[in-house]
Amino acid sequence: MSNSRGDVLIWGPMHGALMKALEDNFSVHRRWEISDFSSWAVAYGASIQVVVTSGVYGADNATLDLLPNLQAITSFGVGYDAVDTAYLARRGIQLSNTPQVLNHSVAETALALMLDVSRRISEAERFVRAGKWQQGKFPLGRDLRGKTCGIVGLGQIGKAIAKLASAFEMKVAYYRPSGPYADVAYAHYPDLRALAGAADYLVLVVPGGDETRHLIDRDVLRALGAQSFLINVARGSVVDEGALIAALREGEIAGAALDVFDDEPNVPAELLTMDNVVLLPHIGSGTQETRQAMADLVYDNLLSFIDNGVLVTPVVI
Ligand code: 8YV
Repeated sequence: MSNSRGDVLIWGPMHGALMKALEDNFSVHRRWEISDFSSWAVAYGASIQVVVTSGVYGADNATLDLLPNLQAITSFGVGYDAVDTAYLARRGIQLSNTPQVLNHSVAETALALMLDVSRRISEAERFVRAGKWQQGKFPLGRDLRGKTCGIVGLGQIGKAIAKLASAFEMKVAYYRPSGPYADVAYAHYPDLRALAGAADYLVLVVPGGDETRHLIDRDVLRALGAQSFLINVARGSVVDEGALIAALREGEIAGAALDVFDDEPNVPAELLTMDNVVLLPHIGSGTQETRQAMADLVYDNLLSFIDNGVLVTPVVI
């Protein structure tokens, strides 16, 4: 049998090359095709030592409870807010993610969103397709050049965004409550509202989870102001979506460009009606090159764990 390396539970459909590698080498159980998981778990639960999931799927504790011999979860994506790390720590279950390999793609998406919402690219494209060009000119957009890119979360992806923003001749500033980074020359703000006040584009790239839930509330949006834009490539949970919709409705900010939402794939209906809002279906890391690299890293983590009990890119929990 080719699937001789053991049993693996896969949470949801994964990148094609990863699925193939898993199916060729392991006894694969597809979580999303199991209708009665409790009955399945009686027969197979004890055989699962590793779960493969993604940052979006996560893994709920009630399901993991039925896998008594689970030792590791290898997750596709850098964010891991959809798993309960305290629960994993209690059970001694290790977790890996896919850091670094997606930095540049997510940064490109952030820049694409900034360009789109300020130059009104998607709106202009809708204008042409609707046959409106014949009836008049499209309104003017705004330059990125000379503006301030305020980054909330100056980690590896945040730094990649800062680099691209600098290439567009933007000023870069960042929020960090615990103080400035010693090795970073960008303007530092310990206060989020102060950064929002200084920013023309407030770019969110912090991890999701309880610590950052609704970090962006109505006050921060009001501080951002009527001439400035909100860009989110982090997690929907970082923004109070109700407050964002209200701020947009009242003209308290100039617009928003969002790759992530609170209840994906559902997008609040009112956002769909707003022309100064750009909406993407969580494609921050979604390039062929990057997704292949992420798939490879998930598989490397899995093999390394199976062979040596060690993850390549473990999350410290
Ligand atoms: C998703 C992401 O994980 O890396 C992350 O945190 O949000 C994305 O890369 C990926 O889309 C999962 O399918």
